[in-house]
Formats: sequence, C-alpha cells, structure tokens
Amino acid sequence: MSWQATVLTLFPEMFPGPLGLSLAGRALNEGTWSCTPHDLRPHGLGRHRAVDDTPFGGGAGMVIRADVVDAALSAVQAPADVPRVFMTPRGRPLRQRDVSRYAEGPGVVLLCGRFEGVDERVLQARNIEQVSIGDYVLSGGETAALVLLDACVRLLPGVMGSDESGVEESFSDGLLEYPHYTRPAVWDGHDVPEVLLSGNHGAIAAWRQKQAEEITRERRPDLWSAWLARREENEATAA
Ligand code: 6GU
Repeated sequence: MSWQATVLTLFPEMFPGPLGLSLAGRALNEGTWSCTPHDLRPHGLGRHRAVDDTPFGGGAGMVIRADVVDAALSAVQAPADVPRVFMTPRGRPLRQRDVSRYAEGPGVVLLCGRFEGVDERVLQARNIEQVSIGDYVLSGGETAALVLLDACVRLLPGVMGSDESGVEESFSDGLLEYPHYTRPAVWDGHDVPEVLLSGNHGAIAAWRQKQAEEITRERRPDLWSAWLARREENEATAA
C-alpha cells in the first residue's frame, strides 16, 4: 500500500501543486504516494454552501463550522490509524521527528483552514492534531500542508537518491550542516578552504564537525543548547 495524503481544503486545485514536479512528482507518478485533495465546499450549508460562520463571543473573522469539517472527514473515510492534522499557526511546531513519524505510517489527513480558524470542538472530538510550520502567518494552511508533505515524501522508501540518504543532514544529529564547496577551486578571487583539497579525510571530517557546531551556535542558539545538553548526557553515560 502506498503512502496516502488526503487534504481537506477550499482550494483543491492547489494540490499536488509543486509536489507534482521533481523528486516528489516522480514518486507520485510511480505510485509511491498519492495526493487526494477533497473540497470542503460541497459539505457547506445552504444555497451558498457556507462552510464558516461568525465567532461566538464576537470579534473579527470567520470560523469554519464543526459540522462541515466532520462531514468532510466522514466522506474521506480514512482509517483510524491515519493521523489527522490541522495546519494552523496556533499549532505545536512541526519537527523532523514528527515528519519521520508521519512518513513511517500509512499517510496523513491534512485539514487546511482559511479565515480565523476551525471550531475547536471538532478538533478535540475527532482527535485532530494542530501543527504549525513556523512563527509567521500564512494566508491559509495549504502552503503549510505542501511543506509538511514535501518533508514526508522525501523520506518514503526509494524516493531520495542514495547519495543524499539523509544520514548526514541537518537535524539528524541536532546540528545544522557544514558549508559546501565545489569547482572552481578559486572563484572570483575566493578560495575553497584548504583542508577540503588536502585529501585528509580525518581532517576534513573534523573541520566539518567544527563548522557545524560553530554555525549552529551562531544561528540557532536553541539547537546549540539542546545539542550541548545531549552531549553532556552522553558523556555522563559513557563515564
Ligand atoms: Cl500550519 N497555517 C497557517 N495558516 N499559517 C501558518 C502555519 C500554518 N504555520 C505557520 N503559519
């Protein structure tokens, strides 16, 4: 059985979008995964198929109705073991470990909101996780869903080339990656770090490790602290 992405959205035309191209697109054509958008609109109420209403308690914006989301969920008939995820800036931050968990399972059902949000009751009652892709506001959950799917699909068996097999990438060991260089050895008067031309693989590995640590410390003090704490813990265990 292939990995199955179902997307509940008011903009089904946005899927698979860019994921129909490149690595993800090839995997889609080969049947490694599927992407099935499901329009929320037909589940709306009245002549206008309204999916949203004004918030109880007042305030700006509109809220997607619980009954509309529930009807869409029922229509797509995803098995109980498929994670249901609402894409929202109010969600917990998406991490590589979450991506790995999704990729290892049978697929995901992604709910994309527009407007102010979705009635909280359906999120709780139907066991829908809430996930954010970062601390900025998007106009809707669709582009966030594309990000989540991209991150998952590249982990599916056979999708990534063996030369980029994920063992050496950022976050797998908690550090950002070291910088990369290729020919020409001198470009516009700028040299490549000498050690990389030395053929000394031990020295190259040590240089890359140092660079990874340096860059992580500068750019991501949060990751650096976590990495330091983990190293301390490992050293204590080893001792
Ligand atoms: Cl998951 N959705 C929306 N609409 N905005 C976001 C987001 C998600 N993550 C960050 N901003």
